[in-house]
Amino acid sequence: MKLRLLYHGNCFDGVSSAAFFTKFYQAKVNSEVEIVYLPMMHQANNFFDKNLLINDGENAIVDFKYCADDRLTWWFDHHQSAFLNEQDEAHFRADISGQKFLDTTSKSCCEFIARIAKEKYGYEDESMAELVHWAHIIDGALYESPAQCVELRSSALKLMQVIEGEKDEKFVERIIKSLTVKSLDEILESSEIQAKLQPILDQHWKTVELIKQKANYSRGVVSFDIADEGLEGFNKFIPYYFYPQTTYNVALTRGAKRVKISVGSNPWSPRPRVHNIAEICERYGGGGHAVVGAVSLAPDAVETGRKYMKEIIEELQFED
Ligand SMILES: [Mn+2]
Repeated sequence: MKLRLLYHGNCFDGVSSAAFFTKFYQAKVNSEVEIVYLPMMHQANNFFDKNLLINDGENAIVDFKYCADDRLTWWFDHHQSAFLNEQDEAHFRADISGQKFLDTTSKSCCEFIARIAKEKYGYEDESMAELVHWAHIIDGALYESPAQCVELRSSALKLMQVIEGEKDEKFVERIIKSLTVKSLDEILESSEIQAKLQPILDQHWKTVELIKQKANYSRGVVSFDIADEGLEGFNKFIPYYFYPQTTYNVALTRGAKRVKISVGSNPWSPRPRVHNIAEICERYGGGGHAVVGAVSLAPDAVETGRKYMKEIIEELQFED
């Protein structure tokens, strides 16, 4: 029996979902199954390549949007944007297999699969409880403190860093298979993972140090401009790690494809957020959610970015 398993690529929850589904499938459907794993990425045009599905076996998707194709036999997702269009949603609603599941209230897809496996199929696996727990924390951003996330205070958080940056699909596939048989601590001990992790951690600590140097805090807003530092992304909890008193964070970065103003709010802020960040970003052509958003500009628009950044900071600052 062949199974093609499509999962959300470069995502801890996607990889955890693939590992959990593998164990569930082997226990409840077919222990001899031959599985081919394929990572899926969100694309600007939202196109879903149906050639990825096979004709001579089962096709499953976990932690990724629906594919309206009758060859799809299993589906689990928890994203708001699970359907490309109304026709795709109608295809899902008309499904009679009983093997396609969506719950947009679930913090992680991995815990959703674990819940359905238990409630509907009577499948429980204590050895996977740790993985389900961490997928929930990471995908739900439910950290106990900024330090837990910034200091990567668990094997799961270190493995997350490896998964998010890894370009070699076969390497990620080995991680998925390891997760079905080993604990997170055991996986982290392997020399293969350690070799991948070291340069990632070095870069992570450099970024932490850079933000520490560049950040300024004033009247409820921490801000930093690292457009000239050649660094595209940063762990969004770093500003709250150094400035726990802040309500907001505003940052300017520049990558090959864009100048970006990131605007966030501190989940542990002593003074509550009073602005809708999405609305502010939308005024500058960006968007997001009430608690976090961004504005993207052309890669040469650094000065415009600095001007917008200053205006956004002034709007967010408290009177005293
Ligand atoms: Mn997810």
